[in-house]
Amino acid sequence: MSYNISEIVSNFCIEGNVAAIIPYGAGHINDTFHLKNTNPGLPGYLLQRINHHVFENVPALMKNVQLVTDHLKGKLTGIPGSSPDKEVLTIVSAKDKQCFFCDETGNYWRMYCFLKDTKSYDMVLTEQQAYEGGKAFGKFQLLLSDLDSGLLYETIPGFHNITMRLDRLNKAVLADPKNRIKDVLTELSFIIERADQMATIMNLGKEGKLPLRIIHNDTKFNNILLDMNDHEQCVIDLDTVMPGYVAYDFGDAIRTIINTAPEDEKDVTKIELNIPLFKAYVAGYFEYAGSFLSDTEVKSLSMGVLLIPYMQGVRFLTDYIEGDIYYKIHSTEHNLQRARAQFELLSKLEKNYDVLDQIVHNTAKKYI
Ligand code: ADP
Ligand code: GN1
Ligand code: MG
Repeated sequence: MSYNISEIVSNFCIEGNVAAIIPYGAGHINDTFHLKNTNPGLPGYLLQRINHHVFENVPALMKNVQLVTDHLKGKLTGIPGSSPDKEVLTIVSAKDKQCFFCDETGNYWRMYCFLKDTKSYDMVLTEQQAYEGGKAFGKFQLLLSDLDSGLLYETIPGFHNITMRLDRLNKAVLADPKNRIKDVLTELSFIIERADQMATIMNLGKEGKLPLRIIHNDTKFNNILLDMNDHEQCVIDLDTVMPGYVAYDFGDAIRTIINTAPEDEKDVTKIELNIPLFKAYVAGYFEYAGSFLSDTEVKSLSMGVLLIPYMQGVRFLTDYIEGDIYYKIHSTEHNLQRARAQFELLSKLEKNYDVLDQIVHNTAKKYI
């Protein structure tokens, strides 16, 4: 789909003029553009079309983003040496003073200040990057721990509710709209074998043994901006910041960090675990989260490492069966390939569960 970006930009309060519009990032849901300024002394911008089929109430979503970024900036302002405008996203207002713009075709747009001299990585290359990633998400959870979660709107209801995800898969299997079930029987058996065990975190939550906290809910590694020295700078992609269990954020971060291959690797023999990167992430995460995690939360982290690739595989497979209506795809079997890669990763994680769990517990001992 092509958009008249210049026309859209004219509805936002920007300094200077746009010299270039560059499609940006590798996200599966929104469309992102980097806007360069004609005057190199003035800031660049990041324009995003928010997918309103996925996020049904964009005004409420943007209210969440405003609330969260204001809270983070307020907290950082009190910490010596911090730079709130570099470490937290800054929303650029639309000319009607709203924090988004809805065009005449019903598409929603938002703009952030572009954080220059930063990088995001689809795959982690070094232990330092993993360690910094752990610090970034640990700090994020810590700084939001005193924000009233009741103020946040649930942008996607039941986002990490595995029972709901499995129900949706079941419905898709029964409908089989694209006649694809015949190709995914092995994957369906894999899912069924593990379904009961994967409810553990949710059950602990329901029993009151795990606290609901404000979490990020999309802790892919490329949702952190690192500076040019690979130090963590800013957590981005705040669309799913909602109450949840810390194990979800931990599991989702590890899903992208520990895998030696991309999320959608076609050749599953390339999927291995990089345990030193896991260890480095855990060390960084506990530097901040060590101060607030309960014993049960610590125990839940390794379960999250299994749950999130499982749930992600379920989500990719559901989308494949439903006919690719949710994630952007780049080939007909892309969602199937993504699901298979997640299940291969999960098999490897299961075999190494004790090693991973031991690393978490040895690190936790230093803090709790
Ligand atoms: P998506 O929801 O599509 O994943 P993101 O908000 O994560 O979109 O943005 C996509 C990419 O754009 C990120 O991975 C990052 O590289 C870059 N990015 C996002 N926000 C900024 C920003 N404020 N400054 C610089 N780069 C950014
Ligand atoms: C989507 O938007 P993006 O690419 O950061 C998805 C995440 C998945 C991820 C898998 C709102 O994230 O939940 O974990 O793809 N976001 C939404 O790569 O569904
Ligand atoms: Mg993203």
